[in-house]
Amino acid sequence: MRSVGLFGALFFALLAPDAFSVKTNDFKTCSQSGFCRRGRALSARAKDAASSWKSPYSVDASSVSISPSEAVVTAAVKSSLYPEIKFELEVRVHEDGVVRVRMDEKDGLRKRYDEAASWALVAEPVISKDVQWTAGKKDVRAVYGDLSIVVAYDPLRVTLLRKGREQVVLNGQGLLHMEHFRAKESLPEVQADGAGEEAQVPIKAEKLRAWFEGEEEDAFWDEKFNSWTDSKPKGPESLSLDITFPNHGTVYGIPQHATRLALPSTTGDDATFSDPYRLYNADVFEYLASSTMSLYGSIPVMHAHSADSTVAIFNAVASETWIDVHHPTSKSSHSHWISESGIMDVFILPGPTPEDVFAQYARLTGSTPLPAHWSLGYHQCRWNYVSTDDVRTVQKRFDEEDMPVDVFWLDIEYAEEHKYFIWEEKTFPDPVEMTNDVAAVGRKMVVIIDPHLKRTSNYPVYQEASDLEILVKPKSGEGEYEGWCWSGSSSWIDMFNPGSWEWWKSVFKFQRENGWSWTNSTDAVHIWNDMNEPSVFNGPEITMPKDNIHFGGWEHRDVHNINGMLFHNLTSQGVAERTTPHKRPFVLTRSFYAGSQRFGAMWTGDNLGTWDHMTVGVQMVLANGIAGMTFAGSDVGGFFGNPDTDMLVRWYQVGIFSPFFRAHAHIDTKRREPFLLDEPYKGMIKDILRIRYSMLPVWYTAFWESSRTGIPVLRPHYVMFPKDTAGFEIDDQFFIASSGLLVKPVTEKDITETTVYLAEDQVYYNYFTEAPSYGSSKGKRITVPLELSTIPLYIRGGSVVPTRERPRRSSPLMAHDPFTLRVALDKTGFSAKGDLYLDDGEGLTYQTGDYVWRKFVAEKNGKKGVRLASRNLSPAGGEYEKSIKDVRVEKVTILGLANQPKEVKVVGRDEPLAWTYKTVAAGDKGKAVGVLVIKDPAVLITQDWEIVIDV
Ligand code: NBV
Repeated sequence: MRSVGLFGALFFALLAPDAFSVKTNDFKTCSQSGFCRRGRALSARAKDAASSWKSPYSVDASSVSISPSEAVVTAAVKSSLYPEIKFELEVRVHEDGVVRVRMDEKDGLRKRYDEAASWALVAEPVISKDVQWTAGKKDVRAVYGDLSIVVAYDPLRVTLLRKGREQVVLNGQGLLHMEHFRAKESLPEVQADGAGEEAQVPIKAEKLRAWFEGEEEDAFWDEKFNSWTDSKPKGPESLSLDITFPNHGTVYGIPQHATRLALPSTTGDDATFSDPYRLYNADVFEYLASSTMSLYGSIPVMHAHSADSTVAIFNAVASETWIDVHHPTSKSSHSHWISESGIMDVFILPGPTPEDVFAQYARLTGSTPLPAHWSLGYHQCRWNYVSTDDVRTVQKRFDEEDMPVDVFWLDIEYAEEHKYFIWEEKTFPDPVEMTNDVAAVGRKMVVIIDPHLKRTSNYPVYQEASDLEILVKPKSGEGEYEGWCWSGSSSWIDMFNPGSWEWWKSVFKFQRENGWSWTNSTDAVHIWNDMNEPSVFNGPEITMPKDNIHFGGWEHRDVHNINGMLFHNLTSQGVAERTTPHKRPFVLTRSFYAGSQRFGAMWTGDNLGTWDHMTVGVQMVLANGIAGMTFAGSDVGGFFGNPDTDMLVRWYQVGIFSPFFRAHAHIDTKRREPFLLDEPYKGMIKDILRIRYSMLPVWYTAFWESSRTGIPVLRPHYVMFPKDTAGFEIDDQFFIASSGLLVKPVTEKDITETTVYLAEDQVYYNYFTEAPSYGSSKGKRITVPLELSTIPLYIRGGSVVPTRERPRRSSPLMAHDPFTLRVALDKTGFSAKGDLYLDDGEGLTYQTGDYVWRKFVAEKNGKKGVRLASRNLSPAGGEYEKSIKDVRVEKVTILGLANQPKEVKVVGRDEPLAWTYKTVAAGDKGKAVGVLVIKDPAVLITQDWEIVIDV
């Protein structure tokens, strides 16, 4: 039954007349956006003018000032176009070599929005004390280790060099243009015949301006799109900036777009797309599987990569931004950023390795904190499980089929009239009992809380927000903005208003002193934030009008891309703080910005049940990861449509290798929970789910690692092998953190074989058959025969992979299960290492040392033998460690042991261990390997031990 209500039905009628086609007309192309048009016209003029093009922006040498204590350089900048307008440039170098370049209009008519970075940054970066700026006649420069930063005066150009080699250049193409604030009335009328008041403007400047800016004042003021008019009360204020990566041929990042990881060009002869990549958080219905169109989240972070170095930029801008990408040669990349408003605030991350870039970005915007362990299990969602009994039945069916699952989700229909928090009594009469039933086997629930508040006095959440006057205002700046969403006439909390923060957090409490309380919920209920772009059914481009007003008088246009992050941030704080002691919150968001990784997981929104969407979902998860948003996944099965069984099986195979693993489906789709399938598909999916659960120790350790380093959980090829040029474009296989696991998901229908690229001279073992395959230092593709149940999963030689192999109904039930270790010896046949991180899974005491972190190391023992040791890396004696003191290692498999052992013993024990030894032939060409299985070594996971294999 479809119960989306009148407004939902209306929305569908308007938006979904055809099956599976995005309504491109609902969203602007660059040519429909005034400032994007102006920005692109500027680059077209530069191209036409070729070598005679010169940026009009220059530094006034006499104004350069160096603050000795802070290693900050400031300078006055002017544009020969508008000599009367003043700009100020500031360049500072952080302790880790990150360079921040800011430019703003000085004493302008109005103030440009300058707070984007403050929402994204985790703390104010520390300025280096070791940098010495020297001002010369033509430039001011600084040296920092082997880096140097040169700010050239005329034209203004900022260059970062490493060992004298150019890495990143701002305004190298001369496309910098900060449109200054102006009053509408005083503008000279520039008419086609040259008449009008333009005589008031000095003729030279006017000519220059026309040459640079174009003769027309294109969409400076009111701007129309479809039936909407953007009043643009501040007039033009866009910012154009080119960022060149002279010695880096590949660029990645700027999620979220449905495209390849290595970003295809949008201009020039090599262009794949005709429109620039757009960053403007939007609810794009039935989005395309290959496009530069905006999607739900925006992270203005771009990596540029070459075999010599990786660098990155974080352009802290929150307004709508379009980015052209071009590769003039295979060895260099150009990008042109055109933003509607805001100051210039660019962070240049010098690398030089991918790991360095991740660390630099994590120091700026934080990393994904260690998630609750259960949130790495399987999430079962659907729009909608329609009643408490429906939820119970679904749970029962999973249990009957012995299929593991950790979380059941409720979409918008649980809420009375889409008034989130308020259960629909008819269908959800006993929410607490339902949640307790689910929680009885350690499971959780996630319910949706959307940001639109139904405007009715019988909805306490709306009423309280209205009384507090913390709702977004319409363009008049008075009253409450009203728009349409699931709940009909709705308003939105202005999370830019600090007055909303404590209140919104308090709404998640089960008992509040003042106001309504969510008494019929429990701490087993976590949250899903959807529609937080925000999605507004009757708004321009399905979002809020840009001239709406936020706290501080800022227009929505200035802050749009941050909006979703603030809702996610405060929700996640509310969920964490609703219990004492605080627990790790789980909050899924659809919309995100730089820094959102600190608040939880994201998913790629409303994908389609097609093979193309399955493929691009993997690429999108990788792209989100390199921009910080590592706790990511796509709807398994595809949100729209009814996938056939083959597709579903393959999609589950993709899902178990996504950091966030959730199946979800649109309200109009057929039910497709895995227990509904016929054999052999049902059995296949059960096995697939069990693989995910057996590998939870790997995933948890991977998240632990990522939380400390900022390196994404899923690592694309260029991150693993930065010097291997042949792999720079690879985005269909990846590694799970430093576990050594290499996955190549199959996302094509009916294929009977695939290839896996092995970048190094190393042995890789098939995870399931244990057969070795051999890579080459020149890179090598191995062929893998496929059946529907085949998952190309490999263990890189040199790794130790810890798993838990006992099938259970949910992950908390595995807390005391024994471990299996797969020790994959490297090509020498003697060495391997790997980590295992464990803690109580949901509390915060791990932050003060209550965790278990083991390192397993295999090395040569005597001439031919191997010694495997377990070493402690954690503070000993914690409560958690005590709680698992009896947990054993129940099996050790050693892959790649060349010779049959004579004896296997635990050091300090007399009794030898029982073992079996076999030989496994190579997957393709190459030598067979020996595999030793030690059945029950009877060693404890929390203790140091050594197993010696005598050969
Ligand atoms: O809340 C309903 C859906 C949800 O299931 C989906 O996951 C979101 O991305 N929501 C969008 C609203 C409407 C979709 C057509």
